[in-house]
Amino acid sequence: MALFKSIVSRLRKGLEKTREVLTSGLGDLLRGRRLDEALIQEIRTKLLQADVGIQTTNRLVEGISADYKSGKLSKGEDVLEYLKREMAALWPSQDRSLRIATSGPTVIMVTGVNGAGKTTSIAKLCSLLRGQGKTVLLAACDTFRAGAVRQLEIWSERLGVDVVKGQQGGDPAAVAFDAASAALARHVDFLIVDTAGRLHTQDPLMRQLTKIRSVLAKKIPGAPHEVLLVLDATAGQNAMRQAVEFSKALGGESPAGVPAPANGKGTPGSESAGGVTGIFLSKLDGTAKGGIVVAIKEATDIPVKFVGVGETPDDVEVFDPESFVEAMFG
Ligand SMILES: Nc1nc2c(ncn2[C@@H]2O[C@H](COP(=O)(O)OP(=O)(O)O)[C@@H](O)[C@H]2O)c(=O)[nH]1
Ligand SMILES: [Mg+2]
Repeated sequence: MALFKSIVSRLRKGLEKTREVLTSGLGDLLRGRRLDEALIQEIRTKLLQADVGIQTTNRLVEGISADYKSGKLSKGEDVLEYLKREMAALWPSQDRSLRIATSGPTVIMVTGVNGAGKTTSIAKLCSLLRGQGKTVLLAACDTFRAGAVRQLEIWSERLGVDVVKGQQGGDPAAVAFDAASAALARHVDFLIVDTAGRLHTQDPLMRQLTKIRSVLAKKIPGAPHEVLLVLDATAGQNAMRQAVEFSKALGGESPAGVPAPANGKGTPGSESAGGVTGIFLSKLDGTAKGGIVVAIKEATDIPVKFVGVGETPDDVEVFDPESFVEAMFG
């Protein structure tokens, strides 16, 4: 399958650094070696260096250790195969497709801290959707940071889509209102809403986000259908904490083991996506911490839906666990 191959090879390029730490490391470590306790500890170190996370690393290492003791695993090459298989199995049948409106425009709200890659990721989504023949409208609701609107506009000009914008420093909820009206009037397939970078600890900004969401919900039934959290993969474990904190602050699907707040399912009487519905993991090309995808899975049940592997609108992949693991282990 040519398409699959090209996806794998693009991801592979994007994951070069992870592969250096994890696999060339693991490959060199394991090939031609017989398994023993010391080698098992070295595997553990490699996994942690790639930011796979402590829980998953422990589980993988315990599995290897048990199979070693029972004589099922003895060769380094078999351990590599074992790791590939076990990692791919971490994502059973989680739904990674975009949530689509049953009728009318599908609204995608994009959030994340400053510099995470929101605006760039929006350009990527836009390019993916346009490639599928969809019509897209953008909303410049980051009225907070100077230059943010212009940045989105530049992308939109290159990609040939329109942007609804307001004044810098203006009310982002008002922009969201105008954009939702325009999306309805123009019958676009998708409205993608850019928001100001905010830290989950910044209460006023969080409230602003909630306000944008409720404006969208009032104008368009079920909106926002998708709330994408953009996480910078180079932030390693910090990105993972953001995933947990954002999903708590925005309500909705709770991190594994943490109950959702009582009001966590969106506006009563609407089907709006309550919390974060998906993760766009940016900058995987610039990191040796590709294992973060595993750590995110471990900490939350929010599906990683897209990965960013560069700075152009084409540098995006739909996340697929099998090609991911394949790319990671080269
Ligand atoms: N290498 C790389 N850089 C990225 C990626 N996504 C975003 N960036 C860069 O990260 C910086 C911040 O991105 P921006 O979209 O402005 O972040 P925002 O503040 O969240 O909107 C910019 O310099 C982008 O070019 C990616 O997938 N790979
Ligand atoms: Mg931005």
